[in-house]
Amino acid sequence: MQRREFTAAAASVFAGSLVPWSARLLAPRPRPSPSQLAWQREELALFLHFGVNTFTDREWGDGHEDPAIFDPARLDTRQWARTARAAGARALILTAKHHDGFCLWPSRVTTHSVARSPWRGGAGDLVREFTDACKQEGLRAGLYLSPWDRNAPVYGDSLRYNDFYRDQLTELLTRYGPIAEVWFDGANGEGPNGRRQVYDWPRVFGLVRRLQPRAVMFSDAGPDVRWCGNEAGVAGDPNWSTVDPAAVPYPGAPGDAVIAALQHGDPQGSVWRPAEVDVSIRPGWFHHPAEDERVKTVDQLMGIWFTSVGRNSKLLLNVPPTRDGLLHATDVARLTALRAQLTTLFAEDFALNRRVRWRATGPGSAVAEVDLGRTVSAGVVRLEENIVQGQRVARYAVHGSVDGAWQELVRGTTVGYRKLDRFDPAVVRRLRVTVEGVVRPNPLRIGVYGPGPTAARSPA
Ligand code: FUL
Repeated sequence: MQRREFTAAAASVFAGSLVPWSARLLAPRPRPSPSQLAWQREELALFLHFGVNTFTDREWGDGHEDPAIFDPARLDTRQWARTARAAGARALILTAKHHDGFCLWPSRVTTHSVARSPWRGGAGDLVREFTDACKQEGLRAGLYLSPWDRNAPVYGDSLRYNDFYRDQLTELLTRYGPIAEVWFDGANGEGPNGRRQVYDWPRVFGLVRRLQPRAVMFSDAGPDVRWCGNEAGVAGDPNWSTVDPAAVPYPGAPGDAVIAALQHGDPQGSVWRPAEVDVSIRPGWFHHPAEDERVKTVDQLMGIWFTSVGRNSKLLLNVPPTRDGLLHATDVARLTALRAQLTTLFAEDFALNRRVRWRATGPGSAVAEVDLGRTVSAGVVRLEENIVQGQRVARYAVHGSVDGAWQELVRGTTVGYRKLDRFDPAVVRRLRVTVEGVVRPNPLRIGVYGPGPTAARSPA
């Protein structure tokens, strides 16, 4: 972030309301629910886009695909789950139905499903195999059910489609055990002359709460987790987990103001709704053989880690199965390498077990100092708020010194669950972290690491 942006971002934190600063300092802050906390602590989940598009080589099916094309000969959901676990992911989310309307489970309310395909002789249930594999590998399962459905004849007949959608959701949330996340996509490509469907979101959200009370619901409008506003792997800076719910009234609401609200949240927001960063390891969301040479590099994935998990978000990384029904060897190798680089980079925390002295410097500001006990070459700083108490820090700066001369290493805006910063390697023995909050900041957890392999420092 440029200094000019930093100043503007900091100013915006305090502007725009008549509530006096002193009253704000005492106001209670929104806090995460246990489910939101568990969701964020998982840090990484894999997204699996799989369906008729995998066989037609398209990104958006038109709903007229013949179910007979769906035949993943070597489908192995255990390979998906094993890969995810080895990559350090804690959850997987499968596209049970994408915009084409083809269901990966035998739905009672449509014949446009695996039941009409040759796969497993028409007796298969991919959602069952997926959720079973997740359980076997100790991962949590999530499901994506596209609201936009280009196959359902009742789509656009709002009341009837809303019942149809309710029935599909009910099947998914009652047949397969615990579902950790339900993903509602805001996309709709009907265009101005297309079918117009008015969704009943309060009813949808209420149904999920009733059937799976511990699941988090993702959409542009939450209610539990919000989209980060882009598909590039980059959370906002600043990134507040609090939002003004009126800023994004429903999933798919258009406009620049909506995107800005999704990117940044709102320091004065009344609702806890952290951002999820969904991005694909490939150019497309579905597997296309022509993109096998265009899988993101480990450097790119490391960059995304810093701009997602390292910016107070959870990373939902899409790794699409091939027509065979397996994750591609290149994608698997990249995931393995990503985990290896993360493990290496964060292997030694120079600040571990070192005493951190915190001192309030004002009603909303504090400073911390830590003596590392030896000089080290540092290149990465990790800051974390205890978000159980809400998110408070609006800006911070980190300085380092060897012999009393303080040198600025990095400065930034919000911290939240985790902030990771890379900087040019610096030899330091002491660190000083100054913070300003929208309310009195709690002590942060501070970690300091070496620069890691050169490649890890290159920009995203
Ligand atoms: C978008 C969809 O249109 C894409 O196909 C993909 O599913 C992505 C995650 O969300 O809105």
